[in-house]
Parts: sequence; C-alpha cells; structure tokens
Amino acid sequence: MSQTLAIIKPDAVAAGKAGRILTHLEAAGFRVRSMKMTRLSAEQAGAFYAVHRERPFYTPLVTFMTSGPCIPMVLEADDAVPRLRETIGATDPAEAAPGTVRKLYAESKERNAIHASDSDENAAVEISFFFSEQDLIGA
Ligand code: FUP
Repeated sequence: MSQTLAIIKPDAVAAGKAGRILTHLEAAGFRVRSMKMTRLSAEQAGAFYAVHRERPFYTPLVTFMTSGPCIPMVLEADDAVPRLRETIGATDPAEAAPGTVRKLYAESKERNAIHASDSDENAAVEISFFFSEQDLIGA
C-alpha cells in the first residue's frame, strides 16, 4: 500500500460536490487515512504551488486556491499516486477521460475540482504540508 495527497479544491467545495467526489474516490478503491477542511492563506497556496512560480497562471491559481475552503486528504491504495492520477483525469476537464473526477466535476482547467500528487516523492512532501505525524497515527 502507498499514500498520496488529494485536495478537493474550492470550486468543488463551494458547488457542493465534495461528497460526490469523496464517494467517487472511495468507490475507486482509495481509503481515506486523514482529512481536514481548511482555507489556505496566500502564503500557503504560493508555497504549495511554488514549482509553478514562473508560470502565467501562478497568481490566478493562488487567488483561486485561497478563494474558499478546500479539503486536503491522505488517500491509500496500491500504487496510490498513479492510480489517483488516472482516477482524476487530465488537468483540463475538456481533455479528461470519461468517468474521471475532473470530467465529471471540474469547471475548467483553472478551476479543476481536485489536486493529486504527481510522484511518491511529492506525495510525501505534500502530505507533510497538511498533516502532522499525529494526524496519521493509526492510519
Ligand atoms: P495537475 O498536476 O493536473 O494538477 O496540473 P499542473 O501541475 O500542471 O497544474 C497545477 C494547477 O495549475 C492545475 F490544477 C490548474 C492550474 N493550471 C492552470 O490554471 N492553467 C494551466 O494552463 C495549467 C495549470
């Protein structure tokens, strides 16, 4: 078993889609090992997406990610990272495969409902960004 980080983003939370997305993830075989609702500060969102700092979409991305509450969670499954990437679909919902979370629930490439870690290394960094050792005890 391995772990990855997902975030149900502010667009999906505001639109009342969080429950359906969680159900989708559980039905896809992921176990929720820790979860919280939080509203990111600009500093937190900027740090989380620091890899995109030079990209034109960085400032709007930070504004969007701080626009309302989001729901970070630790998900566990066999091959959790690639499996979750497949479950959520392409960044742009217009390009996402049928039945993926982004195809079903995302508004646009910018407001795309869910984040998922893209490597085991980043998953470990991103899990510790939101969750302490104690949050994961018993997980
Ligand atoms: P993903 O790993 O699918 O979340 O995609 P990226 O890491 O490439 O991008 C991170 C986030 O930046 C996306 F979820 C949405 C935002 N983004 C844009 O707003 N415009 C773009 O052209 C690309 C990404």
